[in-house]
Amino acid sequence: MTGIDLRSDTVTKPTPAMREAMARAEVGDDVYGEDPTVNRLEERVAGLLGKEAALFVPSGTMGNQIALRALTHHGDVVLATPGCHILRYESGAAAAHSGLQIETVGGEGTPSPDELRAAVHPSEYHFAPTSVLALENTHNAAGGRVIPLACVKALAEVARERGLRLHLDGARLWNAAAASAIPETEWAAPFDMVSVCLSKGLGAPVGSLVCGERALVQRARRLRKMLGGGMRQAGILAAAGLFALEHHRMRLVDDHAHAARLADGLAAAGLPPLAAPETNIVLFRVPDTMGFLRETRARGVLWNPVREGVFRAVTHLDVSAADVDAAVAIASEAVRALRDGP
Ligand code: TLP
Repeated sequence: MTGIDLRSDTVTKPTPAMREAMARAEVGDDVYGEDPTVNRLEERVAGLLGKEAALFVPSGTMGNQIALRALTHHGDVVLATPGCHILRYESGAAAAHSGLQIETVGGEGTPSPDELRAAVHPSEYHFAPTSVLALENTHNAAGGRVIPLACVKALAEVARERGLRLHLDGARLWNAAAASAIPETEWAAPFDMVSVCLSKGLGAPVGSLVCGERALVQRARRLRKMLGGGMRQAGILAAAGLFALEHHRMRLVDDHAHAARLADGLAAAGLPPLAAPETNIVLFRVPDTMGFLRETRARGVLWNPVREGVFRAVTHLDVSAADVDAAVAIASEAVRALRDGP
């Protein structure tokens, strides 16, 4: 069986060279601030994002949740785009941990400045105070779409006008930077807090960072402790992150080329993509959701439906151009098997 895993870019395994770097990492107790490798990673990522400080956390979910908590009070409203991770895929954490009400702004795409203006509650005591605008770039549910920098800036301007603070879920910000050739600092500049992941396209096994000005990151450090996210000799993990930043960031363009190749192949097989992929995610239509899942899985390709009739495929470090071609061939066979029967 082939074994091509396109479920997510989270499925990558550390390479031998990355494992080597992990094994060699100098470590200390990071809860005392004494892990030199974690400290180096935090400085490196803060530098890459143009922020004063960064904090290493176990996951993107924890990074987002800490950032939201740091920027709000209990009972506040966070405005976010429909389908975003903090609303859909974090197990209701913003409500459960921080007493936040997430309200969506805009339709399927990026909200317009007017939609944002209209979504901010009036400051009258019947209404929950709207305190944060949270964006996601690239936008996962939109098929890895890059929200253009001009849109981000226009929204940030309205948000500031209305007294909101800004959070960016940048789990795949590295992909946005690679696809646009605009550096991460520019993408991060409009935001008070930014979370980024090492365990998606960069191929590290674990870890995310939450970044912002020093006082906010100090508050984030306390919140991480409160959530049980303080790690001890975490330099072993941080070393994987440093290695990934050094060796895997520049190759994300290969994943994007593979996604484009996959989208073309699927289209030719009668499985049209919803849109041309901008980064490493392809959303495509299938005629029979459970049948397609069954037929492709039996032939060794893994990918997940995101809703009835639509699948998501994600390219990553462990997927080659040859794997893409093999996945397309298997998808065609599955389509034929579903059409013609056994
Ligand atoms: N996304 C995962 C699933 O949870 C859906 C995936 O396979 O894409 N922000 C964004 C935009 C994400 O896509 C993810 C993970 C996270 C945050 C959360 O990261 P982790 O899994 O590290 O908590």
